[in-house]
Amino acid sequence: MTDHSALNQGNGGETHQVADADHPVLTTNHGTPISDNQNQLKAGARGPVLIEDEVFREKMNHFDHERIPERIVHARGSAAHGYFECTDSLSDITCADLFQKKGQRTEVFVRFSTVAGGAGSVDTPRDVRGFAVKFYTREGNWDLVGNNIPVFFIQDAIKFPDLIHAAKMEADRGYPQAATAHDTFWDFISLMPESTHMAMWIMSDRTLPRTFANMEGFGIHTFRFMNKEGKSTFVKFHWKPKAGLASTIWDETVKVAGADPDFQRRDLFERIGRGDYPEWELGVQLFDQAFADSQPYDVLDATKIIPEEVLPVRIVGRMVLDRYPDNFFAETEQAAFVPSHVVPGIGFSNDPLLQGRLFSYTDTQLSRLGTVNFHQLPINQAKGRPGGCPFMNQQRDGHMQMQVPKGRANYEPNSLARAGEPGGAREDRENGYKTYPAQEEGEKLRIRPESFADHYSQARLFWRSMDPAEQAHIASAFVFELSKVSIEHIRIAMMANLRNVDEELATRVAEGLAMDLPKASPTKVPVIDMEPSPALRIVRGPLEKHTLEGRTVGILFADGTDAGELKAVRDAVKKAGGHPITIAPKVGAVPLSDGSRVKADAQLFGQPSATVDACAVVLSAEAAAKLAKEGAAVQWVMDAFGHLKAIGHNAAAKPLLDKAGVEADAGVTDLAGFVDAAKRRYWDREPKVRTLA
Ligand code: HDE
Repeated sequence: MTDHSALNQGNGGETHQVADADHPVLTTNHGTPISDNQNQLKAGARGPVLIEDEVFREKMNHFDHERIPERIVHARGSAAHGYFECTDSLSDITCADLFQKKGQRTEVFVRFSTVAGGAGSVDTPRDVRGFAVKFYTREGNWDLVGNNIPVFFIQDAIKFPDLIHAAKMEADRGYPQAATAHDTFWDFISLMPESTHMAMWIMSDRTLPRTFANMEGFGIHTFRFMNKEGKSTFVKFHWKPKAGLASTIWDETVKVAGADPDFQRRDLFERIGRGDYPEWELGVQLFDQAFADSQPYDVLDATKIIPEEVLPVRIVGRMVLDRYPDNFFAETEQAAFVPSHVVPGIGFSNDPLLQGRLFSYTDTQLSRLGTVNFHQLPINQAKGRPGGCPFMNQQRDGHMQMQVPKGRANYEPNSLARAGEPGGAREDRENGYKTYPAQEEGEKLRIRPESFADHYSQARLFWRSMDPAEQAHIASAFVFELSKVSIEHIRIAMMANLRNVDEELATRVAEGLAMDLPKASPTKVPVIDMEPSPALRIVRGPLEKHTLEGRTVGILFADGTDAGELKAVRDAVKKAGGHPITIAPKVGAVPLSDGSRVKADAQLFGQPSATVDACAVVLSAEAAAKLAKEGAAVQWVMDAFGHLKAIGHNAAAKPLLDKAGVEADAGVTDLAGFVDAAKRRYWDREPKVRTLA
């Protein structure tokens, strides 16, 4: 008989790693030490496996249940930890703890997301981005769950399931994933004129942000601040990116999606890793009822903005994201953002979209995280309260209860303290959360107020506020999306709505689709010409920043590149705050002019120029001639030009640029002028490189 005792004692695997000083003993979930993590328990070396093998069963059982339902919307997301710092006290306006003192810091956890795609979809579809901030204040968690666009598609929450069903992949065919360019989405939009303003935003460059750090964020709804005296002030929240607003060209976005589906997640991870912490200013628009009454629209209507030119944004804080999560699932996936989670000093308005959200988010966590105890997960704990996480109440039990409450005080009131037992927590009439005692009365009605009836004036305002380059992008995006609509009457209905926005826009889109303009759709109220708001622009707007700070520069080099030139470009980029990425046909060890050999950060095929913000080409004459015959190299340069990026090059690289059709302009420079040129995009080049609507 063979002696199998050695195998049964746990040394039967090829990868033979055992516990030692660096590695603790492996155990089952209930703590039993494991002797063999390589083999199932079998009857004989080649025999059948045995069901009594708890080590195997437990491991596989746990694995089988690793996934939880993904978020019904905003499933694809990336997050980071950081802090909020109050820079201007709002103590006269709100008693919210985090706004009391200049310099006061509050921990935050922020998750950015796309809306329509599944958890595994690409980072860069044309889509709204979620911008959800959890503030761990000393008086509990406040979730400011916003987007990177200041308006929304619909006015009433009851339409949300319809909107999302129409936007997500079509029910019968299961596609498209993370894309609005399809029948059902535009069918819904064309039939819901209130969504026209948001449709303008999603066709704009706002839905193609370069990175998360280059986006604005908005709370969208009108909220309330309340101060100690109980006085209420209406407030709208704005996040302004320190890195400036920056977006991609559509062609570039499509190529980024192919080259790196995790582009924005990777950027967040790497940016934090190298200390380029994403940062935003928090701004507020504060107003009272008299201001609200004086506006040509209703401040309770989430399809409307208050232009910054009408009501300036007051900066009251800054937020820095300086720590990537340790574990994606435990933190990013299990984070539960709930807009109804507010803290003393912050309240709601009657916006019917906001009011519907106050129900939906807790409800969705129950299905997604599976228990009323989701607040006990580390990422969701109210850890800002003094003493760690002392939520105190008489709620008990439920799935996945992590706490072991002592004593009998699971009800209130009780008099147990008088008998020497712990009596549990009690309300705080003075400092506990107080709802603003707004006066309300009215008939019970399912009705939309007349003040919500204007669906086009702000869509027009948006169009007329844009830079000509952005207008061309918007018109072209409509052409692209509507050309993917296969049912003709949907396209016609959408065009009929666009005529109410702006005749020029409608004409350009119709020409791009080679269709006749239909009659404008009827409007309930006249469309007003509002004063344009330049603050809404990205291109040549107040937040377009000419800088290399936090941006990436691809440096294409190859065998024989001049060592001094390569070093000089890298150093100059770093000095200007940029992040150089050297790219070569082979990554291993590239021989330079001085005989030295250097490794490249990335390989030419793997790092298309679409993935960097500016491009330098530093080649020997031989390499330039060789690369001019290499499709990937020609495309690299051609895309850099086509995506309106700066291209710095040495003289020897010229043949490659010529082959790629690069024409001289302010963005095409020698290496000496490159770093300055690399701080921006060249919008004037665009008409030379593509036909836009
Ligand atoms: Fe959401 N939304 N939403 N939404 N939303 C969710 O909650 C919902 C809306 C936003 O990173 C869900 O936890 C309704 C506006 C973000 O985890 C769900 C309505 C704005 C995130 C939900 C809206 C948002 C969500 C899905 C119409 C900007 C991701 C998973 C009344 C102000 C949060 C979840 C994260 C997520 C419902 C409209 C932003 C189903 C009913 C407007 C950033 O509860």
